[in-house]
Amino acid sequence: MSIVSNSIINADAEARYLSPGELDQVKSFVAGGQRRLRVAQVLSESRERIVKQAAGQLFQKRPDVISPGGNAYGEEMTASCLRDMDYYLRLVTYGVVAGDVTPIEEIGIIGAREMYRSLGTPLEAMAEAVREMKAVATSILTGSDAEEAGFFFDYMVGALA
Ligand SMILES: CCC1=C(C)/C(=C/C2=NC(=C\c3[nH]c(/C=C4\NC(=O)[C@H](C)[C@H]4CC)c(C)c3CCC(=O)O)/C(CCC(=O)O)=C2C)NC1=O
Repeated sequence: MSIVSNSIINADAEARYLSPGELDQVKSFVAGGQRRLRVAQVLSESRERIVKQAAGQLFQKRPDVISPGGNAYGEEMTASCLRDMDYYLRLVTYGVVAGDVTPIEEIGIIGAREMYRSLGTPLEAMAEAVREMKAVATSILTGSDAEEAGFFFDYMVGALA
C-alpha cells in the first residue's frame, strides 16, 4: 500500500532487517511527507470547486454525454457522473498520501473499464473528466505540488482510457 508497509512485508517474508536500499526509499518517502500531506489537504479542501469546474469543461467538450440519449443525461445521471468524479478525486488524494498508485488501482481501476462498458458510460469521456480535474487541480497547486498530484491524475487517465 505504501513503500513503508511494502518494505516491511517483503523483509519479514525473508525474516530479515530492512536493506540499506529499502531504508533509503523509506527515507525519501518520509522526506516528501510534508509535501504529500499539503497536496492532499489542498485537493480535499478544493474538491467541490475542482469537480464543478472540471464537469463544466467536460460538458462543454462533450455535450453528448448530457444530451438526450447520453449516459449522464438528466438530473440523476448527471449527479452520478459528478459523484464518480468526486470518487476519483478522492482516490487521487489516497495515492498522493500513500505515494503509490496501489490504492487507486485497487479501489477504482480494477474492473472499472468493464463496469463502465456495461453501464454504457463512454470511457474516453470518463478519462476526459479526470484530465479536466487535473487541469483545475494543478492550477490551484504550484510547482512540485502540482507535479506530484499530476502524476496520479495521469496514471488514472492512462488506466481508464
Ligand atoms: C470509488 C470506486 C467506485 C467507482 C469508480 C464507482 C463508479 C460507478 N459509477 C456508476 C454509475 C454512473 N457513472 C456515471 C458517470 C458518467 N457518465 C458519463 O457519461 C460521464 C462521462 C461520467 C461522469 C464523468 C453515470 C452517469 C452513472 C449512472 C449510470 C446509470 O445508472 O445508468 C456506478 C453504478 C452504480 C451507481 O450508480 O452507483 C458505479 C459503481 N463506484 C464506486 O464505488
